[in-house]
Amino acid sequence: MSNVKIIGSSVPNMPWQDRPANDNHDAPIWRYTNNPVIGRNPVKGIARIFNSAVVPVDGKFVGVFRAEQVNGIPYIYFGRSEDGINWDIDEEKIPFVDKDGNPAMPIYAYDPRFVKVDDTYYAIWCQDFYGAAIGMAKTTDFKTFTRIENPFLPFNRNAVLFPRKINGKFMMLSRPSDSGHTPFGDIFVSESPDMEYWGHHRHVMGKGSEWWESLKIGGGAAPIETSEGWLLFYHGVAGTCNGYVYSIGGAILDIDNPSIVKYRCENYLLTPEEWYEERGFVPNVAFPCATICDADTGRIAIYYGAADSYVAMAFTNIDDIVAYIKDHSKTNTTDTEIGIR
Ligand code: BMA
Repeated sequence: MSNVKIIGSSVPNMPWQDRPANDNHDAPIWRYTNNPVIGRNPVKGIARIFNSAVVPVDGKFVGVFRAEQVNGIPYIYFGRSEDGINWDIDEEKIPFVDKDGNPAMPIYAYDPRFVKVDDTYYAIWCQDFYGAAIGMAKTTDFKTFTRIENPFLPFNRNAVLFPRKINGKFMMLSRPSDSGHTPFGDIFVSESPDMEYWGHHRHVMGKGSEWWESLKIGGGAAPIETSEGWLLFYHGVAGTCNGYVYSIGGAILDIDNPSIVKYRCENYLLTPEEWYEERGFVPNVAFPCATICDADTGRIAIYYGAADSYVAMAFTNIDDIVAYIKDHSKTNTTDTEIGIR
């Protein structure tokens, strides 16, 4: 029985594996023993799938997948699964259309998130908009994905929608950046009355004081609503003499005003150490983009991209992860203030 409540649906068939008895990791988060769940060349014409997002639907699972085509250009493909582990990925890209039904394909698209708000599913990704920025589409049937207005000016990445309106407004995290492999970055939150006009931008949290997140951070999975606040799994980046290292971090945001960070874990929750995280197209990357949770048991499955080459999964439960984040919380004023200057 959980002390902390996940405010969400029951997903009794969500993928799950208990924590191995001999697990010495400090944080209560453990990898799926059959990782990676999507390997190289999963579909003809696709070299690698990683940084992808999934949702439960009617007892099954669907997702939007970042697939690197054999010409090196990333795009988003749709996939289905009976169990959330074995995925059937479409051979064709998602055929995005505009509001009149005409083709509206971005030049490239990567790092999608997939979030249900009310009865609509929103895919959010990074694309070219005269520079890297955020693209969005909505669907209700997983067949027609209709583009909606790009929410932010370039340059911006890592947009993550909240799964419900807060105080009557849609809310979205994002990470303003530069045109390259951005060596800086804080998470901001913006609100919208209609999913078209975004404003009331607030700073949520900056790069961390600890080394694992001392270069930049970015939103990860859609925040999970809990009785303690919004549980956010995000990525934190260290800049080493031999390149960037992407780890998974955790924070809890105020339920009514998510620009306020209530707790922020000073330790990483998961850092690259398995072969599929350390070895690949870009080594040393663990990049969370989605979770599946069961409100009844408090179980959480985290989907993350590994080494820009694979999709991997890790598990935790709400009581232990919230307790760990609170026990190791270290916030500063840029975390806890409202975030406007
Ligand atoms: C970021 C994004 C991610 C990628 C990461 C590590 O800037 O491009 O898609 O996983 O770098 O290469």
